[in-house]
Amino acid sequence: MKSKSSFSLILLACTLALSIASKCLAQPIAPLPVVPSFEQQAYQQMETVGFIHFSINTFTGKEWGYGDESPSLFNPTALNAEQWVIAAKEGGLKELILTTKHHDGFCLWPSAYTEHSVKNSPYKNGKGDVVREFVDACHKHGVKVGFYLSPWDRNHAGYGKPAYIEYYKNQLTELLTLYGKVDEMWFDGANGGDGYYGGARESRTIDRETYYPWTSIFTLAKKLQPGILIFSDAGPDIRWVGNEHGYAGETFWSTIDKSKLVIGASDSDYLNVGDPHGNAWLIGQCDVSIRPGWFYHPEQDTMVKSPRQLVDLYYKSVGRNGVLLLNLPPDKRGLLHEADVASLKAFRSIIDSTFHTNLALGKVASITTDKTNYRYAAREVTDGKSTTSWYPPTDKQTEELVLDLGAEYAFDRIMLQEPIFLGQRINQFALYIKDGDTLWKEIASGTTIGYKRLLRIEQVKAQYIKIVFGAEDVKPALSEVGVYLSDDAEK
Ligand code: FUL
Repeated sequence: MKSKSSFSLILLACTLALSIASKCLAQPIAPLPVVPSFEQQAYQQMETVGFIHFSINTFTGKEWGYGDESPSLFNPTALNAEQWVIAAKEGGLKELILTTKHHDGFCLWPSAYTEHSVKNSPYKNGKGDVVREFVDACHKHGVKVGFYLSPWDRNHAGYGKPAYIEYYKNQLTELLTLYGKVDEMWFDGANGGDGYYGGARESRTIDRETYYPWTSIFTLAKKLQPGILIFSDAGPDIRWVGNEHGYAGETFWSTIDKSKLVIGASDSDYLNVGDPHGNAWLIGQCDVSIRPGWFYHPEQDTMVKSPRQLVDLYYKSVGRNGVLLLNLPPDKRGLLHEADVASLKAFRSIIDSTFHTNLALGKVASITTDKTNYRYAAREVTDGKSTTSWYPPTDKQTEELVLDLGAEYAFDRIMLQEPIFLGQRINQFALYIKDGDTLWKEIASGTTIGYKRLLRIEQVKAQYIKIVFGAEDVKPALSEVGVYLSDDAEK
């Protein structure tokens, strides 16, 4: 009898302890219905990728060739794809996307389906294959490979008719079967208008909604290269951000409603912001050229974007939950111009030095400033790992998080990251520093965070930083906070 009652007492005590503990412990949060795939998460982590616009336009000085250019014009004298790749890699670009065929239809590889290619050019006496050289250099230096294959073809006689679709799919098959691993296909929305079209020299318009069988084109690409990510105005994996100036919206949701998107005809304002209630996760890719043009023009040698301008673009793309796609156009030699290489290198060194020392790394994060009562420690946001995350321990949607840097530091850059594998949740945040003993002074605020949000503020000095969240009818969650002092060259 005695032992039975003490057993009951122990049981009661355990139950009570468990119930108290479960009230103290944070309840796990379920991922939202729309989350990125594993491949999309890895892509987003690359942050900066590059474009290589090189073709017959490099030799004619045009941006859009008409399609009647003779292949004999294509004659780079010192082409060295390794020079492109090494410069890109030193500039921190993790992938390069080559224009294998631009709107003029000239192919940088000896396609079996057309005579309009390198095989009829003086380059290596018609034995050259720029796509091969590009891919080999990327693979050698550990840079990922992407191909741009223009859907619009101003050279092809069958453009606008069913015959061209077959040709396009044949070319896609060549590119995705002959060159080893390809990581991204870039489908341009620019389409239709006048052109050579096999000698017809006329204007051809296509119905953007029906001409290209995009579903079967994407299925073909994914079948030939499992794991490949596809870019277009409408995804299915990566989306255009609605401008070619390299910036995402101040508010930028990776989620978007796919039924509102049409390749080549989507609303650019919608693409630039996204939609918190969207039914698809499409990474925002911010394309921009390091020069005014996409192709090389000698008269633009003095107009190369400066390192500071590139840094500014980095904050407006990567710092707003996007990926920066920076174009580097080789010149007539087949080399990146010295000015472009120097600017890219200086840009990366500013970024590296600004984000080298995270003043918040390993510091105390909690929901109180009271050191004797650091409840609900939020170590996850200062552990340097984007795979761990913190969310409010209570049901309260708006929760405050306090960072104690351990001492007063000067800083002017703040990084916030959401655990996007749980979906994109935060739609409002504000940052404060402790001013005096009790007052909090606001230093920044914003809407979305996503994979990464970078904030540029006036330099301040503080030991305590408070972050206040709001979220789209769900609990907010945060994976990392970074606090930095920018490189002088950045200012
Ligand atoms: C656009 C094209 O028309 C430009 O020439 C360039 O290739 C850019 C990246 O995409 O739609």
